[in-house]
Formats: sequence, structure tokens, C-alpha cells
Amino acid sequence: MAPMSGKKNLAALIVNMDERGSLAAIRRRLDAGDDPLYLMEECRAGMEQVGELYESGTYYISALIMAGEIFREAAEILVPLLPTPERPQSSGSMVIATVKGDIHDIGKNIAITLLDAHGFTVVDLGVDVAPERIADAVVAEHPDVLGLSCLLTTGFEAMRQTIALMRELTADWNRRVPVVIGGAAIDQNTANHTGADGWCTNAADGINIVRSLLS
Ligand code: B12
Repeated sequence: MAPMSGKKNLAALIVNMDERGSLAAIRRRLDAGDDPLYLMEECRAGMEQVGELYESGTYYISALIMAGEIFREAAEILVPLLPTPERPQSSGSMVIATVKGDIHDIGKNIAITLLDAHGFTVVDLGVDVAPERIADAVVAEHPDVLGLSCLLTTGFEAMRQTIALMRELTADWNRRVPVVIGGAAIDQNTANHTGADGWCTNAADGINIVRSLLS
């Protein structure tokens, strides 16, 4: 199949909850030479549409669950194919968590996989992690950077509290631990509000931001 003819298809297949069709289309388009990064983007566009249909009341929560499952399987195929450099010895260390009240972890896990491929050592605290636990982990692990994931606007307050508490507990350190936040709804306003040093809505930008925070 010609890449363009399948273009709309992939997002539409995800929106239609066609698990087998989506994965088959991905394999077909990879065979046809399509860029895995581009296919990831199309899948993400499909997820966004599912989110919008949920928001408008057309889809129920079951659709979010199903779409999440399809995306996870798509990422299992695509992420290992994404271009990464020869894994450097060590680029730095990070503690990463999805903040309290939020259980979304598909994006966080993709970001961690890519950070690892770029030579970062990551301690993953999981999802729905309380500010105290995250701040304690920073004190224990001494990471170069703290990364927080949050997909819910209602989670922004937890991000703010987490960063504030971490700053308090590390106030007597001779360095400031930079914080990067990631998630589809995050922007510069979120970074200003939460006190984060950098923000991203996709993992590739996230890696560049982490690098710039370290340099
Ligand atoms: C799948 C999904 C779910 C799944 C999640 C499964 C899982 N294990 O993660 C389930 C069904 C559990 C779910 C539940 C809910 N969801 Co939901 N969900 C989604 C959906 C459709 C896709 C999210 C996703 O995986 N995207 C794909 C990934 C790859 O993208 P990403 O997460 O943005 O991650 C990338 C970047 O942001 C970045 N990144 C992310 N984290 C980090 C961290 C670091 C350190 C770095 C560097 C980078 C980075 O890198 C990633 C890769 O590029 C979104 C729609 C959307 N537009 O995002 C809604 C969405 C996020 N959900 C929403 C809602 C409302 C809910 C529920 C409240 C629904 C309900 N009534 O119960 C619950 C909340 C549960 C909770 N307490 O957290 C809303 C949030 C609206 C808002 N304003 O806050 C959205 C936007 C849908 C919508 N439009 O209404 N959801």
C-alpha cells in the first residue's frame, strides 16, 4: 500500500477501536518504508481524536481504555525502531513519576524508553505518586534532573506541590535540581505555574530539553 493512501487510515483505525487493523496497518506501512516516528505521530493524532470524542460525550471511558491498549501495542512495535544514537555511556540520571491523582503512563513509559536509549539512567517511581514520595526519592537518588508526567489539568496542582516540596528538601544543596514536565496539555503557563524549568508535549523535545537543562 502506498504510504499516503494509508495516512488517514491509521488514526481512523484507532478512533474506530480496530486493534487488529491498526497493528496490521502499522506493519504494512513499515514494510512499505514509512518512518516509524511519523507513524507514532499518526497514532498520537488518533489518540487525540479519541480524547476529543470522549470529551464531547460521544465515547465512554471504555474507549479511552481500548485506545490506550492499542497505542501501547503500537508503541511496542514502533519505539524500538525509532532512530537513536549509539547508546552513550552516561548522559545523566533522572527520577521520573506521574504525579498524584494521575494514572496515565503510556507517554511516560515511552519517554523513559527513549531517555534510556539516549544514555540516561532513570528511576521510575510509577503513577499516582505523592509529592512526598517524589521529593524523598530526589533526596535519596540525587538525580541530575527530575521529570514529572501529567495528562490531567487537575494534576497541575500536584505538580506544583511536588516541585515546591522538592525545592524545600534540597534547599541546602549546592546545586539546583532542574525539573522537566511532560504531557499533552502542558505549556509554558503550566511551567510558570508549577515552577518547572522545562516542559514538553513529546518525548523527542523532552530529551533535547533535558540535555539543555544539563548543559
Ligand atoms: C489513553 C488515555 C487514558 C487511559 C490511560 C492508560 C494508561 N495506562 O496511560 C485511561 C483509560 C486509564 C484514562 C483515564 C482517564 N482519563 Co485519559 N486519556 C487517554 C488519552 C486518550 C491518550 C493518552 C496517551 O496515552 N497519549 C499518548 C502518549 C504517547 O502521549 P502523552 O501521554 O502526551 O506522552 C508524550 C509526551 O507528553 C511526553 N511525556 C509524557 N510524560 C512525560 C514525562 C517526561 C519526563 C518527559 C520528558 C516527557 C513526557 O512524551 C510522550 C511521548 O511523546 C488522552 C487523550 C490525549 N489527548 O492525550 C485522554 C485524556 C488525557 N484523559 C482524560 C480524562 C478526563 C481521563 C479520566 C479522568 C476519565 C474518567 N472520567 O475517569 C481518567 C483519569 C484517570 C486518572 N486518575 O489518571 C482527558 C484529560 C482532560 C483534562 N483536561 O485534564 C484526556 C485529555 C481526554 C479528553 N480530551 O478529555 N485515560
